[in-house]
Amino acid sequence: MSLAMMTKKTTRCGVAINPISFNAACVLFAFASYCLLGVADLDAQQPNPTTANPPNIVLIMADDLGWKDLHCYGNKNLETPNLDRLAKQGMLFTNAYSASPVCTPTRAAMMTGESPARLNITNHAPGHPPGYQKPGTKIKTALWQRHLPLDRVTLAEQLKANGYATGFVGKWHLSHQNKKSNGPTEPELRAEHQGFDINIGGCSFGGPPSYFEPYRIPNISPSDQFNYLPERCSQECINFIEENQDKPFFLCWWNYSVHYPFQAPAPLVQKYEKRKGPGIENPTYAAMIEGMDLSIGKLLSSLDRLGLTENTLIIFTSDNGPFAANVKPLRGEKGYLYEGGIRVPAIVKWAGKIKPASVSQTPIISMDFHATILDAIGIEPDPSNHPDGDSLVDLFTGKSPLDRDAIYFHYPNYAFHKKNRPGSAIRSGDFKLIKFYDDNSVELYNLKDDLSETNDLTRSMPKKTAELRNKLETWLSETDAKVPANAN
Ligand SMILES: [Ca+2]
Repeated sequence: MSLAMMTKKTTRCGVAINPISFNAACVLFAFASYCLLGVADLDAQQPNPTTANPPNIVLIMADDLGWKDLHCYGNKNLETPNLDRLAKQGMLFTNAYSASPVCTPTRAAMMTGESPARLNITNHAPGHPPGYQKPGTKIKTALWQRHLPLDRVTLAEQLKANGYATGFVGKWHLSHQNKKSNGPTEPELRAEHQGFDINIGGCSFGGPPSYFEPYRIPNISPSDQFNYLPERCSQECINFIEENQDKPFFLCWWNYSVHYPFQAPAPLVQKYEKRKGPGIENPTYAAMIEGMDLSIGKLLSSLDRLGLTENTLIIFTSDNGPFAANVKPLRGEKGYLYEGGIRVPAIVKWAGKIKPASVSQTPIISMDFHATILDAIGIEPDPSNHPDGDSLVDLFTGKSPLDRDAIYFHYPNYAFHKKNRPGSAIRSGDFKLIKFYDDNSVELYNLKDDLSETNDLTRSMPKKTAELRNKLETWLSETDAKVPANAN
């Protein structure tokens, strides 16, 4: 057993206050209400820095943020000055992908470096009941794991074992547990038990009951200082880096924004109501994005103020495509294996390593960030984790391009509130093949000519179709991916 697996962690707890500017939206999510307060539990860690001056790591993830949502990704009617600036100081990826078109699998992939297929964490928790068969279909979905098991060695556990202070703020969504289970309880599966010294807000929730006080998130205490969740989380992040500025730190800020419920401060909503139109179909959603950007800006300013920016690797990305935004020119949205479900923003800043204002068209995927962070610090993946991602460090520095044949996706489930079909996909070069389990069909697209995935090439390119289908089948077999079964 590694030191990381033996270390344990601590948490802060609390509750909440106040008003709301609300935009009732399309759909309702059922929020689990049984999250309990995290349990404090601490063993002494044993600092063991691997290099003389290891970089701090700030890993920021947005929730349900679409590829085209940010100003720097082309939404010129929306203001995201802080993320735009981050892109100008670092590298913006135009072909970045989330490991999954839904939340939980992408998060598990980032924490372990393994693909959702290999983890068998393939849907957003809690998801449909085990063995779910959608009415009108002839397949039953396979059983899948609804939380990240405690015996998995996480990125946080590895960094903690290497002397890093580790802080988690925001949405965890890796701790769902059946109340009747004899295993660990939901609070025992939270971030503070997976390598994080602190956990502010991370529980089984896929979205916050409210973005305004009272948030009703079990491990966020009440505050009369901040009334908007992104601002509060930003301050918690700043507190963490101030407290840990004298040693290397890993801050993992997984925003609840911009997941449902759509709520934002009234002045921001009013600002975007006046701009309603292309790119601003939902003014409250737009306001949430700017609100998130502003809160991230405060954290970035604090890194500058504390003199930490030069030695900090900052990563920003999203966990899947948007739930309710205009995704044009992409097809699909959250829950779909079309580009709209999985192509996401990704921006990385690392002073002295990444040339400012770089743009990369290299396809990358969530697990790459796990590999990249370990590589940046100079430590190997834990032997218990199969690395499904690749380090981007040489790509950052321009030393060498990323030499990779293909990236793969596995989503054999149904998303809530969506009409997706269970499937798997491969992207190789400009081509992308999607396999659907309900009728065992495939579709082939050339993304270079057809970003909107409207022209299925399976008939006109049978050889390419067979080649990619074979590669996909080989990968599914190699990862022991669980697939739907015929329902008889
Ligand atoms: Ca999500």
